[in-house]
Amino acid sequence: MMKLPRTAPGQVVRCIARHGQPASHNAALSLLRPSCLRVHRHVTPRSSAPTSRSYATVSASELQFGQPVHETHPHLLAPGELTPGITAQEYADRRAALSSLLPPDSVVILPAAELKYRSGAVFFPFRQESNFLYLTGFSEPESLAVIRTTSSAAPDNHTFHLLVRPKDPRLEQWSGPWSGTQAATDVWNADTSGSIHNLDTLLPSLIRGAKYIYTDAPLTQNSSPTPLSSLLRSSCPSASIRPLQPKINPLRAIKSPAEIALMRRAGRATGRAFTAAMRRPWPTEKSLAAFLDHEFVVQGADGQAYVPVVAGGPRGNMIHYVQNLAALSPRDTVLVDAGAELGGYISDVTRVWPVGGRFSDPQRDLYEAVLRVQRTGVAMCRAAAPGGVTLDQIHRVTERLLREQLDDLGFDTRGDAMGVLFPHHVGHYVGLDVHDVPGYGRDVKLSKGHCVTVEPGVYVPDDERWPEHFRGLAVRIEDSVCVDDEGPLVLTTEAVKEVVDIEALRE
Ligand SMILES: [Mn+2]
Repeated sequence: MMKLPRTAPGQVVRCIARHGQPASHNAALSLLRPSCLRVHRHVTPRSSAPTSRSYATVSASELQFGQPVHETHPHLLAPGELTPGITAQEYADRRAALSSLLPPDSVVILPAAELKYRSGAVFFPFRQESNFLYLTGFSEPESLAVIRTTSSAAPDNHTFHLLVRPKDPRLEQWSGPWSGTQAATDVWNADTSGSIHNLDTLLPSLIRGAKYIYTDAPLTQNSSPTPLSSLLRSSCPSASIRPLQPKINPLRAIKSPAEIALMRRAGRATGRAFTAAMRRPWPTEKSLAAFLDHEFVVQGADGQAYVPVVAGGPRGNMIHYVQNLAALSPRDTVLVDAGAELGGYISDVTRVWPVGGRFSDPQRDLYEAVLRVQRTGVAMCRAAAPGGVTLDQIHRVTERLLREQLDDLGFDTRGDAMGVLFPHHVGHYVGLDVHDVPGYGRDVKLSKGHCVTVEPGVYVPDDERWPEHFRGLAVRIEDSVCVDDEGPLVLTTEAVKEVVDIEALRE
């Protein structure tokens, strides 16, 4: 048995008297509701608090959700947060901000990600679709969110509906718990909720009369309409169906203070794991990769954000080498591109260091050339730069500086040399996705809250065109950076990158 606090100080109680069922799952939810931090647009009178309730103690086994909430996982979420670091209020504010960008009589349709199968009944870890997560904080598959604009001003400019898996103790005994329709309203603050199994009857009534449907759900499969698209068309025959991503990208691209704080936590965990990895010799790419995966969690993150690149020696020249199965030679450097994820937000770091603990002269020369350029690129990530600066401009500057550095090292950088030696862009946006806000241009002026990577690299093919002692070397140095007015906030500063600091770790 687990005793729950009756109330949490300073928190808003929502519809606490609406569901009177005692000693049931609903009762457990009613007790949870005080600290769910009902969002501001639906404040209900505090006088409805259940002062006379007799079931202040409920079985912990009744408090079952499909994802951590504060009441069940207080070590992961603070009161009021729906996901680590992000409050219920912030999720409601995001829905209001999106709604204010849409024309009147719009609906947004967000299907959850699908569980992907690895083979037979064996599935991959589930990850929620990023826009669904951004707008709801709800992390279960087999769900659909609907946001409908209203004629009121923000924050009451929309209604929010969640269709989810209804509670089913028999199935949950197999799959682990999920949250159910009651929690969709009580915890995730949907105005209404229902069973996803009743999608065909519930969705038409939620969207009828809409003039614009914003969704990125696939509308055709094998050139036939998908069931969802048929349902949308039959419910709103004259509605215009439009892509959602262009509307949501400008919101997602600028991170809130809470998002920046969360990405800093993810970056700190990533950086500490990298520096810990540099302290010891690794016999294989595999053992180094496994250490980082473990260390990300030890350092407070949820796990790794993407399949890492752990590339010894010339394998670093394959930009997306992820086999990570070779032995490491103490004469080589190792290039590691990896990042931790926390609360859905990712971090993206690349470091190169000598497997044996000390750089050779050519390794050091090339490394320091890239590092000088990387520092300049990072320093450009400020909003107050005269005339502004874009990722594309940072790319052009870093490419020019790299060319100068390589000229000094004896490279012939005429012709297509830079396209061979530095074949990728210097950066991309980061956030919920590693390549965040897909489709959002790199020609956008960076402003406070943009989070990007800065990752110049030089990859020298084993080819007579290049100076002999540099052939086969690969150097990329990458940090995740948040743009601020006067300068960059480096999110991943704990990953050391100065030559003397790297070598000192092994002395
Ligand atoms: Mn990157």
